Amino acid sequence: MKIDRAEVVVTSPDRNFVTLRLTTDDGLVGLGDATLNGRELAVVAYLQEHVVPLLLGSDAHRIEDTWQFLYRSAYWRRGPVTMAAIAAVDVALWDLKAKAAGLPLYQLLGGASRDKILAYGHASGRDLPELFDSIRKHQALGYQAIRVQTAIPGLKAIYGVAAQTQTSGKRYDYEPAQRAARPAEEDWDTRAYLRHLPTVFEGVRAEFGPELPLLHDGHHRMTPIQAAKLGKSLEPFDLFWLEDCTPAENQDALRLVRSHTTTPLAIGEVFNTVWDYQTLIKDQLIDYVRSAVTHTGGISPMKKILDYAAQYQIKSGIHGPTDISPVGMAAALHLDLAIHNFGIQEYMQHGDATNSVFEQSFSFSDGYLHPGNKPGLGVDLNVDEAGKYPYQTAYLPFNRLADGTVHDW
Ligand code: EZ4
Ligand code: CO
Repeated sequence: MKIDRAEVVVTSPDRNFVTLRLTTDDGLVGLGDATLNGRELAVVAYLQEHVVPLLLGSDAHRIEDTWQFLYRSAYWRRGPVTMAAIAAVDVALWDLKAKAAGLPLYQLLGGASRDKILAYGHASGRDLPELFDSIRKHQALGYQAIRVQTAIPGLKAIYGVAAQTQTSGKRYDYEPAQRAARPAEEDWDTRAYLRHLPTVFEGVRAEFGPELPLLHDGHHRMTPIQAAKLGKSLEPFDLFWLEDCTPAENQDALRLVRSHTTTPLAIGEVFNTVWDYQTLIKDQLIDYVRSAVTHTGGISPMKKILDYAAQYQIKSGIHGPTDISPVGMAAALHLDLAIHNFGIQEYMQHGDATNSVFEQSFSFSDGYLHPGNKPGLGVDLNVDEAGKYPYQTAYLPFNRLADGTVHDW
């Protein structure tokens, strides 16, 4: 099974996606997601200029060897661009191997460890009544675990609140990247946030009771001591997790947070290798691994990270926003089904245009996902549809404090 063709497909149905499409000499097609939100074309160049020429003619069965070759022969290791490019190759090769075997990919990862995959969705509102409506809407869609984000009094627009008007005037609607020549500017005030958020969770628990699993994303905005304070103030509301409470570069920051609170901690959506987790996992400073398959070098290294985490009773919480393409999402679902230490899967839903470009075979019912049983990943790329949506410049927003200082977004 030799790699005969390698194409990088860029398409922008509801947002930009980068997909690697490998074709073997016997005509099998394998897909890998290489989408890096707001930096898409850097990964396209990395793949087209430096990876595709190295793949042509090589043995598509040698997944681990190809991964090690691309990682080590680059000499300069890691980084989101490199690891998204390598991830696309790794996932496309797993897709091919599973298609060659005639099996859904999860069967090659050890087979199913569970029947279905618990998902969580994103509820949000500008105030409590709007938030409650959004939670009820998600429950009506079947979701059994819900992330809660709200506006903060005094701030114009913040991450994760769908109905808030953006600087562009459009609804936020779960997709933070905006099509424009420059990133949108938002505002931030950590003290206002720390005061307001416990009142939100108090309201949600009073309305929905103690059972519903609730999550929250801090989006890297706090210092360690601020995060410790938030974790402590949220303890009465029994969160499933508090995500990305501090910027992720400093692993030791989580030691301080951990020493103050029993609120479970999830981190890692911007990580790209196991080294970002080394201290966090061995010192048991987190409870959930948030990496995406797409941004962490693919299925092969994600399986290793999650097996390492399992030794410390740390579970998976794989990143599943809309900037992970249906191909990256399918890769996550096969892994979720196979690993023993599955925790939860994030599931934002893609729009109709995206679903017409990527034909999928996964299912979502009663709050649970399943990747389906078609050979491979179970996703087909409709190249004609993809061609209808050319790349459009889009960026994630960024934050400034009241005095003009750039802050973590
Ligand atoms: O802001 O994927 O938990 N989910 C998130 C995401 C991220 C985007 C960035 O590309 O934090 O919505
Ligand atoms: Co997040």
